[in-house]
Amino acid sequence: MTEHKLSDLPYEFNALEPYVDEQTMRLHHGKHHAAYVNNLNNALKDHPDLQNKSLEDLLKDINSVPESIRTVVRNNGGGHANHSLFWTIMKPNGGGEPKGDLVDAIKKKFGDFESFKKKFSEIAMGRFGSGWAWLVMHNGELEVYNTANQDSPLMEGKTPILGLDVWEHAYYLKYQNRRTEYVENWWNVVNWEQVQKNFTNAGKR
Ligand code: MN3
Repeated sequence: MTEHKLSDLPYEFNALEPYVDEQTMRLHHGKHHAAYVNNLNNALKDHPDLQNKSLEDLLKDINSVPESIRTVVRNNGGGHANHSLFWTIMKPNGGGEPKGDLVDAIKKKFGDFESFKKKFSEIAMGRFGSGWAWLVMHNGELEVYNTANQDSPLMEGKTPILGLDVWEHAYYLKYQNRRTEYVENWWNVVNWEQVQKNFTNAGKR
């Protein structure tokens, strides 16, 4: 059977300090993300037909997953996909503004880059409880919105290009209840080169 795998982080656990702390990164990747991968593999173990599907296809066709395991696949498959993207759209010495055609598309959609950041941050703050804020491509257009729990934009036919985890496990050790401060600081670690790549790939679909 083909198993889903947890990839290593593309940088050290302490690389995003001081904005995202080392202990949070260790637990977030090694415990939380690892658990999503294990739970997903367990759910699929008696479903060889589903094991051969890519994670992306599994989530896009979430409604064709048998009801007995659909919620588990939704939560854990979503969790696996969301975190796999999340690690790559961050990097040490990130932040600033994107270059290339992504920044043009952002300006066209949101007016200017600061307005986009404000809107995205509001969306992140507006998710009550656990979930994610997203910049996605949908029908050839950029869109910002949020999802609950581990729901992935892929489940709604949208292609995520930037995502922010606003579950408390993503920030509580360092920021406690101060989600606003976490969101503000997180902009300093965004890997815009990767987001630009995601945007380019989304346009080719
Ligand atoms: Mn998380």
